[in-house]
Order: sequence, then C-alpha cells, then structure tokens
Amino acid sequence: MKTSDIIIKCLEKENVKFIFGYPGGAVLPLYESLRHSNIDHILVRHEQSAAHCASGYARASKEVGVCLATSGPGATNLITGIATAYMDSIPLVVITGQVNSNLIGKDVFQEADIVGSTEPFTKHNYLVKKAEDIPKIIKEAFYIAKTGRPGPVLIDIPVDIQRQKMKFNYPSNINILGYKPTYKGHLGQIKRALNKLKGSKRPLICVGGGIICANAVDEFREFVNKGQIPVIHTLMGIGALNEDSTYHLGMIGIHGNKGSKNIVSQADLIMIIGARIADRAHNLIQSLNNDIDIIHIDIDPAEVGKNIKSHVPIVGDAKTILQEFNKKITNLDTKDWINQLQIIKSTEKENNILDEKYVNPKVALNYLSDKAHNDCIVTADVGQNQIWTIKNFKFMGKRSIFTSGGLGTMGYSLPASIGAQFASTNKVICVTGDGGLQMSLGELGTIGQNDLPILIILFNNNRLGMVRELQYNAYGKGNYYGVDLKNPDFILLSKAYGIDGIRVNNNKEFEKVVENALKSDKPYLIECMVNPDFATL
Ligand SMILES: Cc1ncc(C[n+]2csc(CCOP(=O)(O)OP(=O)(O)O)c2C)c(N)n1
Repeated sequence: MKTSDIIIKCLEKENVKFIFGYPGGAVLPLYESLRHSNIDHILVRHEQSAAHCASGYARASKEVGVCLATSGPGATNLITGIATAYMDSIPLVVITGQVNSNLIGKDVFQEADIVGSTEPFTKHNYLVKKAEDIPKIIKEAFYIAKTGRPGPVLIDIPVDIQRQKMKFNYPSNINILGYKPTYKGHLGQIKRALNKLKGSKRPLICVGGGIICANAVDEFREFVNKGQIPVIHTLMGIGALNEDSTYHLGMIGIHGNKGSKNIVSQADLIMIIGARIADRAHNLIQSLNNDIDIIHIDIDPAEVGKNIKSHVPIVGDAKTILQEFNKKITNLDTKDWINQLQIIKSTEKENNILDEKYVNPKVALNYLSDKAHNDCIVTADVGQNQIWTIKNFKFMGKRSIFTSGGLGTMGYSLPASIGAQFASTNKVICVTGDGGLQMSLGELGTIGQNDLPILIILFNNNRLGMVRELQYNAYGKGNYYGVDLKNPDFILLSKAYGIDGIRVNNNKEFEKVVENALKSDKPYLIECMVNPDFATL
C-alpha cells in the first residue's frame, strides 16, 4: 500500500472527520490519498487559520483537531496557530510535508526545520525517518495530544516517504516510555483538602480552563452545589458555572470584576482547579491574605506551585478528582460568607449609556446574549471585543466561549468559528474587532464557500482599539501612534465573498436585526459602528 494512503487510513482509524489544510508540493501524495478517503478536507485561505480552525473544531467536538500544510512557508505559517493551541491546552495533530529526506538540512526550496521551530510549543513532535514508523507515530501523536494535559503534536513527513510502499498494520496498544499522565489524584491529599475545606469559614474556588479541558463541568457544578462554595474564575474558566448561580462571583484578573480583589482578600482558603494563575490573573495572588490555605488541582505537575505556592497540591484529572470529592463533600456553613460576597458583587455597575451615533458593545452583547440559544458557541478575538464579550455575554447552560486566552492571538476568532461550526450544529457566533478580522479576512471565503451559518459580529471602531486605549493610559489623550485603520467597506467585502450583512449605527438598529440574524441558516455579518473612545471596562 502507498504510505500516503496508510497515513490517511491511520487518521480514519483515529476517527478523523475533517482536516483543515492548505496544499503544496510536499504534500501532493497526501492530497491524492485524501481525495479517495471519507475524510473531508476543508481548504482554508492561510495555514495559520488551518490551525485555528482545528482548535475551534477540537474545542467544540472534544476530539483532536487535525490540520495539514506543506513544507517550508506552509509549515511556518502554522506556528502561531500551534502556539495558540499550546497555551490553551487544545489537542491538535498537525501534519506537515517535508522536502525529500536526502535534502533535509541543505536549504533546498521550501525547506524549513519545523520540528526544531515548534519544539517549545508542541507537546511533542516527530520528524518521520522511516515509513514503517508512521502508524506507531500517528497512534502516539493522537494519544499524546488528548491525554494528560492536552496540546498540539506535530508530525513532519518527508515527501519521498509519503511515496513509498509498505504493509498496513495499525498498532492496537501504545506504550510510550516516560509518558504516563497521572489521572487519579492522591487520596491522602484529597482527604487533607476535604479536612481543610471543612475547617474553613470563608472558602473560595478559583476555576480555570482545565475544568473545561477535562470535560468536568458537570462534576464541578455538583461539587460547588453540594459544598455551597463560592466561585471565581479565570478567562479560560468562563462557563464552568452558570452565571446566574448563587455561587458565581465573576472573573479575576486585570480585566476581571472590580470586586474580585476584595473577595479574594477576605477568603481563608482558596481551591484552584485547572488554572495556572498567569500574569493576567495575577491580582489574585497580590490580594491573598498571608495565612490563607491553598489547594491546587492540576493535571500538569509543572503548573502546581509554578505561579502560586500551594499547601495541598493534587495532581491529576479534574473530573476523576472531583468525583472523589463529590463522594465526601457536605454542605459547608457558608451562608453568611456568600451573602457578604453577593453584596460586593452587586456594587459593580456596567457602562450602559446609550448613544444615538454609535453602538454600545456592552448593551449589544447583553441583548445578543438574551436572544441567543442556550447552547450557542461564541468565539471572540483579542482586544476590546474579547473583554466586552466575556464580560457581557452570559455564559449559562451549555454555552461556551472559545478565545485565545493564553497567547492572546488576534485573527483567532473567525477561523475558530469555522472549526466550531464544522463540529457542531449549534449556532456559532463570531465576535471580532476590525483589526482582528483583517488578520484572517480570507476566511470569509472559507465561510462563503462552505455556506456556514456563522453569525459574525464585527465591532468596528476603525482603530486597534485596545492598543489605542493602552496608549491613552500610558501617554495621555491624543498620543496615539500606529493604531488608526483606514478600513474597507466590510459589508461590500463580505458580499463579495457571498456573505450577506448589514451595518448598524446604534443599539436600536442592532436590536432590529439581531433576532433574524440568529435564526438565519446562512452566514451573516453585522457590522457595529463603535465609538473609538469607548472603554474596555
Ligand atoms: C497577532 C497579534 N498581533 C498584535 C497583538 C497586539 N494587540 C492586542 S489587542 C490589539 C488591537 C486589536 O484591535 P481590533 O482587532 O480592532 O480590536 P478592538 O481592540 O478594537 O476590539 C492588538 C494590536 C495581538 N494580540 N495579536
């Protein structure tokens, strides 16, 4: 059998339904084999988007996302997408073509050392040296990508190897020396944590994206309700708990709720679940009182104690560990503590001023949130639009938000929405800024070509809004540089790609069009004109 056919067969064995990719000379045999397979290839407009699409697909399907690119520039274009997935613990298998084996290292046409380049932000990567290794490598790659802390794995396959012939045999077992993720948390530590919780007067949970990666939202909600423990979350932890839950207090960090510092400083115990507490969440650390007890649960041992010291470290899978906790946890006496926190929470007021000349994004997102279905998927880009979305769209029921929380990658939202829409029949809403949209503009073509019913909400302030705001804060009003955009007519442009759309100038106009746009089974773009001086918080 041809090796390229075998590669595709291996992917079929791994239940791959879609590959997001972009062809080139070093993957010709693979494309010829794909042509004969049941796997759908989705042609994107830029390799970076292929990785972001695969990421959106992985998040929505809870499967491994797969993307494919040719050697050299095709492969290097994937890098930002791979790093984005790595930072957010998204399982990807990335396949790249490589030049002929005997030419590697000779700086031949379209050669790049993609294995060397991606080493810092792949969970693992392979350069295939022998065709016979391929089935084992693919089996391992999927296993590594989705087990333990999920992440991207890259397989670089020289084109001569793709053309060879060999027998197909897919391994049924796997044994990777030195890779044995821990799932079960240490029972002794779980017992210690339970005792600490019982002794605590003012416990708090800080939940991160790990709970979503571990597919442990149900177990988490059960734990919170049984224990009656108030919850704060990081950006990646949005959606772990319904926002209307009594125990939900809001987001921590520099873009978090104003009261979160206050809330944290009063706690006597904090239980961190699946969060690394990086710099954006840093005010959590600054606000802790000295004699607080910290319990830290994470699948990645390297995260425990990295940014925050912990008294009870528990390494393992959040789902398995919370199942253990749920067997033993009883109602804690937290009624007064919760009432006290609810008062702090209620002091937060949003800027809901309506303007005749502009859309207020906060009001628009609140309205959109009220009208959208309870299981919609929202993707947000990076910038003011990201913070407006995560703070004003209500994440309840099965709603989810996909955004680049770790790397903060502009141009993520549009391709991620494509991947999500291929994985799900739920409504996908893509929120983006005008700068971010233009970073992956070509993907309007992918949406149009595949007639994906994505609703795109573009907040257009004709500026790189968040950077402009940073300049304002650092250098004063008027001292802006390198942030003005002379934008195209986005509605004309989207129509050119076969996507209908409308420009709205204020919230009344937005409200008029949004319900029909949500019901539409066609792609649709609503361009919201936003005052450039409108603040993030
Ligand atoms: C790839 C990339 N380049 C640069 C940045 C730095 N950056 C962060 S926010 C931002 C501005 C985003 O502007 P826009 O997309 O218009 O969104 P807005 O802030 O106006 O909502 C920039 C340039 C980034 N996060 N990602």
